[in-house]
Amino acid sequence: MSKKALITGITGQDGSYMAEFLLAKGYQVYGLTRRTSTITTERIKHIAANIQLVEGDLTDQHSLTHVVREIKPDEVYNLAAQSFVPSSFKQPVLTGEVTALGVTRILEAIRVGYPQAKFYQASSSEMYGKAQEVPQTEHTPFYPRSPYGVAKLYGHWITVNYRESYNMFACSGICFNHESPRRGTEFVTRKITQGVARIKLGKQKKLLMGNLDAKRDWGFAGDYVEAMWLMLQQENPEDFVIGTGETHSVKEFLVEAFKAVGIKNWQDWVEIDKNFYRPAEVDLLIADPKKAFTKLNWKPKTSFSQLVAMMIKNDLKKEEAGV
Ligand code: NDP
Ligand code: GDR
Repeated sequence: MSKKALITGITGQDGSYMAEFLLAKGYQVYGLTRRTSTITTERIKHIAANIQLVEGDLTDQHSLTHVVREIKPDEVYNLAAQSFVPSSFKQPVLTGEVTALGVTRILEAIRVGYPQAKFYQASSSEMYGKAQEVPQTEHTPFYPRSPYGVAKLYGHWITVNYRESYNMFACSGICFNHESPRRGTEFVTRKITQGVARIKLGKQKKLLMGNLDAKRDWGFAGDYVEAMWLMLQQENPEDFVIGTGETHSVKEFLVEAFKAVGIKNWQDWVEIDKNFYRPAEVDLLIADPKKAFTKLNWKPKTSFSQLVAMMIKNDLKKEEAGV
C-alpha cells in the first residue's frame, strides 16, 4: 500500500515542489486548500490529476480535524503560512492566527484524529532575526525581528512541545531562504529576476528596491523539499537547520541577475525606495547545515549562480510569452 501524505500550503512554492517530490516516490498526495474567489492552483495545475485537494483553513479547527480523520495520513507537511515578512507588520494578528496558532490547530487535529501521523513543521531562519551567532546552528538562540518571525518561533516551540508531551513524531526544519521560478513575485529574488527580465525586454524602466545590504543564505526550493522528507524518514524526530552555508547580499543577487542578461550598468536601472525598508531588519543570515549534511546525508545541489540563472531564464521566457 502506498503511503499517504497531507500537504498544507500545497498551492504555495514549497507545497508544489513537495507534491511533485512525493508523487515521484509513489505517495498518495492530499493537499489542503482554502476557499478563494480566484484560482490559486497555478503552481500545481500540471499535477492536478494526480493529487486530491481537500478544503480547509489553518484558522478553522474543525476543517483540519475532519481532514486528518478522513485521510489518516502517514505524513503531514505543514507548509501553509502567512509567509511574507512585510505583510506580517501590516497584519500582525492574522499572521499570529495562521503562522503561529495554525500550527497548534493542525497538531491538535493530528493528536485527536490520527496521532501516529508524522508531522513536519516549516520553521524559518527568520527566528534567528538579530542573529546571536554566525553561522546559525540548531543551538543558536532565537531573536525574531518581525511578527512573522515571532509567529514562526511559536510554531517551532509548540511542535517541540507536542513531541515531548504526547510522544508524537513531530519535527521542524529550520529552513533558510529558498527560491525558485515559482517564488512569489513580492519576495526579493523573484522581484529582481522578473524586473530584470522585463528591463531586458524593454517592458520596464526602473526596479524599485529596499535594503540592498541585507544578506541571506539562498538555496533552491526543489532541493529543500527532499530534506523535509528525509526528516520524516529518520528513526527519531529531530529538528534540522537546512541551508547552503553561503551568504550573499541583495546587491550581489542584483548584480548576478543583470549580468545573466548581459546588462553591465545595473545602477542605471535600480532606485532605492524607502517604502521597501522594514520597521526592523534581519541583516545577516547564514546556515551551519552540518547536522543535515551528516545525519540526513542531504546536500543542496543548486549553486547561487545556477539559481539566479534558472530564475532569470524562466522570467525571460514568461515575459517574452506575455504571461
Ligand atoms: P508561500 O507563501 O508560497 O505559500 C504559502 C501557502 O500557505 C499557500 O499555499 C497559501 O495558500 C497557504 N496559506 C496561507 N494562509 C493559509 C490559511 N489560513 N489556511 C490554509 N492555507 C494557507 O510560502 P512558501 O512555499 O515559500 O513557504 C512554505 C512554508 O515554509 C511557509 O510556512 C513559510 O513560512 C516557510 N518558510 C519558507 C521559506 C522560504 O524561503 N520559502 C524559508 C523558511 C520557512 P493560498 O495559495 O490560498 O494563498
Ligand atoms: P525574507 O525574504 O524576508 O528573508 O523572508 P524577502 O525576499 O522578502 O527579503 C529578503 C531581504 O531582501 C530585502 N529587500 C527586499 N525584500 C523585498 N521583499 N522587496 C524588496 O524590494 C527588497 N529590497 C530589499 C529585505 O529587506 C530582506 O532583508 C523569506 C520568506 O520566504 C519567509 O517566509 C521565510 O521564512 C524566510 O525567507 C526564510
